Amino acid sequence: MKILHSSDWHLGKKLEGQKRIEEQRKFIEKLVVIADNEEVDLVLLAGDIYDNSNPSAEAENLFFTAMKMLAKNGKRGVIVIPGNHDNPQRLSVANSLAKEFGIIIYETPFEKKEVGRYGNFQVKRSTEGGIELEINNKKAFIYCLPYPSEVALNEDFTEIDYSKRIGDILKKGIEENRENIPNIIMTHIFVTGSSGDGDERTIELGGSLAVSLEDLPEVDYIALGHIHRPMKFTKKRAYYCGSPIEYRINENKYDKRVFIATLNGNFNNEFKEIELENYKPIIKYRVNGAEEAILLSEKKELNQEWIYLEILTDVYLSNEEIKKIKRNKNILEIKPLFTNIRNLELEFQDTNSKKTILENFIEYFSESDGVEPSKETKELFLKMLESDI
Ligand SMILES: [Mn+2]
Repeated sequence: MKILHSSDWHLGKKLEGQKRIEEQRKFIEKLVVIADNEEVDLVLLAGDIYDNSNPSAEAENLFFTAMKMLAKNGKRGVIVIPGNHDNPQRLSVANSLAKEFGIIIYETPFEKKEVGRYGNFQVKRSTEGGIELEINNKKAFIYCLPYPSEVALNEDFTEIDYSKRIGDILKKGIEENRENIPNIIMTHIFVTGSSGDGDERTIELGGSLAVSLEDLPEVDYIALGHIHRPMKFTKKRAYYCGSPIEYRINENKYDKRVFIATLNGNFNNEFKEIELENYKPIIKYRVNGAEEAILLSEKKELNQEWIYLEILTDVYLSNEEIKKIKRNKNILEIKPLFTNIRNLELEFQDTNSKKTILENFIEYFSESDGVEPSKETKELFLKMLESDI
């Protein structure tokens, strides 16, 4: 069976308030071309389809379009699970219509799907969370575990070893595969461990509950969602394909990909990754002064780039200058970097503001850093004003 693995679409996600739906639409169109060209039998979408639990009509429209095109009128199988960003009920609302198109959307862990015809394929057997599929005369057993939160599992994680518990659920799930056919797991979790490619780095994700690679069962393919960077844990054939477009500036050093695997059974896979185009990269520029900033803004106006702009300056930018720079709608943020604190002081004194220098400082600091300056910072600021550096 030939599968295509994608995840973390985050449909409807914005960057500094700007929509990414056009990039997402381009990706979906490309994904359908890839599925066609590769003649895949089954598409696996490993969660975080939407960016939030209340997606916009635009995002939902794109999801339905994607489902319709990927399923190809029931010729291709499509299986979807919710991630931590999705509202499972909302995601699976189309299930009753989806069946005839060959689309299976899981809502909860341990959900038992109906046996029978889905689009052009058959669910021959169904277990709690698992299905035995026959599609284009090829068979596989697929065990799906939607994002296993405490609420979804109705368990108290403070009292259990989370990693072992998830490992046990998955092991029990695939034990239901009684045929000698490929075993596939799809889930949305945070896996830690060595990738087995000589890449011994352990990934960290701010205190998120992690499942150790060692606790994952031996199957033919584990389709993972949650981490936005592609990762291959080859010794367990567990894969994060990552998100299809970059969602933050620090992500852009990773290529965006989808994974294709032909599962021949008995852990014999042909694996291939397809690089995705970066339709609109997120780029940080640093320029000297407002004049250069305005020039850059004009020069890049027609470029397909999202821009974070840092401006080295020893004076405040005027409203007029900011307006000119912001004519380029791709500029997400303008960040002045002050090169001379003394001029900052003068600038304050030159304004007609009735506020004190300190009040202005607090306002500026709060605006640029999102928090009020600490007592120490305020004291340091006053000391700097006095010391006349
Ligand atoms: Mn996630």
